[in-house]
Amino acid sequence: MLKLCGFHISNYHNKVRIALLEKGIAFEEDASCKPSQNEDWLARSPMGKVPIIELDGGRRLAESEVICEYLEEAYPQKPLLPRDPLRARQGARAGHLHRAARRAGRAPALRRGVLRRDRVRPKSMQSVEKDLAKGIARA
Ligand SMILES: N[C@@H](CCC(=O)N[C@@H](CS)C(=O)NCC(=O)O)C(=O)O
Repeated sequence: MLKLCGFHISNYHNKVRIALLEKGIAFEEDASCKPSQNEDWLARSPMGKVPIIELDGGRRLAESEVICEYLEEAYPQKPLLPRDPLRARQGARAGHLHRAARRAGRAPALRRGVLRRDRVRPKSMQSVEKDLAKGIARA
């Protein structure tokens, strides 16, 4: 059975977990896996991070985004992305926008902008609104 290695406090882990649950894929979890640069863990996770998935026969995959793409291809019966390639890529732009905002240190403002508009400083909100108009709202 597919094994998801990592822990629930990790958003990356939860992203994969939600995909597994939504797609109805049977899996088990190993919460004892921790990020580490120890050789033992690096042999399972090349960057030493969580999450990873382990498949029957000892095959493994790391990186939450890559894992989700794998799940989408390997278990096509309940797709999480639109079948139309253009619509699927338009949806993926939300992820790119979030990563870009994180790199620029603006992810907290972006999240607050989406979730709790009333508590965000107007300047942050303006910047978020600009990004939302570019990427997410017009998918
Ligand atoms: N790009 C990775 C990021 C995973 C990641 O950063 N996981 C954290 C736990 S939430 C981790 O393992 N951090 C340890 C480290 O960065 O060395 C993914 O999407 O899976």
